[in-house]
Amino acid sequence: MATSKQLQFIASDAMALAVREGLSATPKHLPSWLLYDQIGSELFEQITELPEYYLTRTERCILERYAAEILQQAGPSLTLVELGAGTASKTCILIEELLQRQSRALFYPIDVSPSALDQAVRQLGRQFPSLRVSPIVADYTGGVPALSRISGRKLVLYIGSSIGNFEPPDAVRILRRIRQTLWAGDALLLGADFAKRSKLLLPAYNDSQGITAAFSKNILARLNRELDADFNLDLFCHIALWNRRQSRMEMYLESTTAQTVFIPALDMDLYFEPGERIHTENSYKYTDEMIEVMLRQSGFTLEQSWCDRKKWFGVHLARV
Ligand code: AVI
Repeated sequence: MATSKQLQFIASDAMALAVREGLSATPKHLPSWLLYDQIGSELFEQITELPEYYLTRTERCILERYAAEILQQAGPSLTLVELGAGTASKTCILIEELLQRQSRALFYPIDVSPSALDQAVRQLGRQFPSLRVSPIVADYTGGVPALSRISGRKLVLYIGSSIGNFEPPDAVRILRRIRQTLWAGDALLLGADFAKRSKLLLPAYNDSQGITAAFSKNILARLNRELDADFNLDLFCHIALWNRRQSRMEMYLESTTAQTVFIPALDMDLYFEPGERIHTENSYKYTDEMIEVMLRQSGFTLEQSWCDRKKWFGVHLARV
């Protein structure tokens, strides 16, 4: 087993590789997982509370309203698993309903962040004494083999529209890997954002308080902190665009001037034209058909969907 020093090395090695590859490409890009260090995760938590960012509160309302129906449809005697659980804040809604149906329950939150999982275990332990929480520290995108050893009927939660941050073929690959660790009768609950008017989408990804811009720029601040780079954050601006053809929000950092940046840890000089962009993130927005196709291609059958009155967000139950 790797020590924490070795893991740190592996992690920063992955970062160095991704940064070198992405910033020497034309057009320049960086992978969106780089957004989520401690500071980025805290900024994302703040985003979820912004008035313009309708996703989190809309999904929460759907779960509050339909928790009983969702669990009824998923089947009796459930064990819950959550992919990318973080602190599992929205999951409480389903756990509370589950514990009204069965006297005891098991919950396996999966996340790369041990500290987020610690927080989830402590909080859930206090709130639900009859819930047994077994955290799994893992990157679920490569599949989680341990899932196949969990006995009983599983409901795998993949909420929060995190699926939307993956390119469609990668999303199918991830869901397929998860599907391979499930048994007949198990189910997946997928939260995904619906495609909608740009008038609603643009402010959700470029809010008036500038929190999303700070979240976006944190990727450069992280390169300054961890690779000793000298990005001047004031010389980049956050851009959010709706790409209707690809049904996705696209996020960029745009250089406001001609400039050079040096990344000592990679011995890399970078030149930016005025207006040149780094593509940092996509957030796919789905139609019913896109959801159905993605699930079918991953080996699931869509059984039932729930959404809010305006159909801004959807929660979809799919069966193995
Ligand atoms: C984590 N993910 C679902 C967010 C989204 O809406 O795509 C990430 C985000 N990026 C900017 N704002 C929120």
